[in-house]
Amino acid sequence: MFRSLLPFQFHPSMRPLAYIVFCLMVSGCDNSPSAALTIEKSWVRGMPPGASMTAAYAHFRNRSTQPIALTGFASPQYASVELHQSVVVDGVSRMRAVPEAVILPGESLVLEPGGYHLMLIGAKADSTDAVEISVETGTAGRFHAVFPVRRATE
Ligand SMILES: [Cu+2]
Repeated sequence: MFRSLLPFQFHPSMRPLAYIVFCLMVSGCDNSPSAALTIEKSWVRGMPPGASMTAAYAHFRNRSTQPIALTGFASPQYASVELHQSVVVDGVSRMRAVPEAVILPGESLVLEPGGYHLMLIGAKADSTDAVEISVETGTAGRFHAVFPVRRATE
């Protein structure tokens, strides 16, 4: 049915199916109801061709009974992925890197425009449909999610 998983050249009508198939193929999938950490409402800001950076957003929810530290992020499609926070300093919006974020049991870390976001740095190719991102935690293991690319017109 698919020629390859990368670089995610699925017809738009195939995207939900592609997501599910991809989800079944990776371990620690975010949609597992038993997962300690769930990754919901994920999306990546679509950029013009050739752009090297963009931002990713999601709701990270700790469904376990222990604190979960998000210690690192990675994507096969980008050279590096950093957790950033947008803050206003002297009336100017700036971004600062957040080396580690701890989510308490039952709490969520909400990544949304104007606040926390994942900075996707050093695009290896144009990601038109989706970006695979992995999340490293201190004790709960590694989680993967496929973040759909949302274009400006959508
Ligand atoms: Cu940033």
